[in-house]
Amino acid sequence: MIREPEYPIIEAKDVKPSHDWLKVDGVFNCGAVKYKDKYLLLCRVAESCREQKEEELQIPVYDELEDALKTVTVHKAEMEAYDFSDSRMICKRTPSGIAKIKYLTSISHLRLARSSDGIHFAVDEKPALSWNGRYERWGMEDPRIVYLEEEATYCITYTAVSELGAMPAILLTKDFESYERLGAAFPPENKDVVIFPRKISGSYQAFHRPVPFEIGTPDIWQADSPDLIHWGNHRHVCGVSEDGWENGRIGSGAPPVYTDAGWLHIYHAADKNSRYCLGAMLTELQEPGKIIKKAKLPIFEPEKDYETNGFFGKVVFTCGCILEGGELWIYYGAADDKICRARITLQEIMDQLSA
Ligand code: MAN
Repeated sequence: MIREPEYPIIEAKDVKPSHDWLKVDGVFNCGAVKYKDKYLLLCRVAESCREQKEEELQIPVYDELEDALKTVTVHKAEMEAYDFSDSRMICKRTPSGIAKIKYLTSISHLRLARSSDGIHFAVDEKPALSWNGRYERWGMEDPRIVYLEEEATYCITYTAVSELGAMPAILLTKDFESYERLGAAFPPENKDVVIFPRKISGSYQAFHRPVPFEIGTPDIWQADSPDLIHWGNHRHVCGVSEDGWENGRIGSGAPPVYTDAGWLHIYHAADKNSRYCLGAMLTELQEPGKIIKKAKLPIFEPEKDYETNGFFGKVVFTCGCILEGGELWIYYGAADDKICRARITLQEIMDQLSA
């Protein structure tokens, strides 16, 4: 895998805040697509309140009843039971010792960035999509874009987040100007939904990643749908391993890419210390949940300073790839605050897969 260029291609300083009282903490996990003669990234932009007082914490939250962004004030003196050790969230310990997320430290919306060469991007001044309805009070995260060939429509999946949980939702667009919201596809807690570019056996296909609470681990599952709204026929695809780089959680990355040998799927996996790497697997064209081959080791790991250090360090996380002339351009979020690109030929990935 080649990092090209060897630096982030979009950073927080390149993005104008959505409100003048917010600051941009990061621009990272992005869907990627070629649209007309341009490369488009639909980026997750995370923002927090610019002004903070020492004794209290201001958190931006979307109020759907007034359709406005508000601030919630959390008084630090009342927060002895809270845990601030994870930069992404504020957790509260329950009597059973389990930490529950009480707030996120930022709220994310989705912003387009456009480029003629896939490396130099201009970020739009305004959000392409921002919060809508009760299920997006805490934001919209980790968008993926897939072109639905038969419908000539772009399908966007993302995570809607609120105090009710994190759940995947779906949008459609033909022009990246107007969007049709199809709403939630799976109930919480679930993330990392990718949709296949074409129907298989007459149905839309998705990978999704439920997070079981009492029994089980955060694994990749497959579901199908006649209409992108009703999802069923859930089947287990791939689980975390007992040890090593994928023993914490795994989830889909970019939407699967069609190759003659099978669906090529770039996914992410984190170990128990939340170090996120990328993995690769090939699945059967007619049975896309059936793994033919898989890379035993990560195909990409956080190694550069800008991947190991940042808002949340030791993270490389992808939501989108573009296949260009036999090469896969992998756009990835580095340390949850910037966007970078790496490239690898399809052949080089295939060489790393084994049955
Ligand atoms: C979450 C994901 C991403 C994020 C990683 C690393 O689980 O949904 O939003 O990049 O963790 O923080």
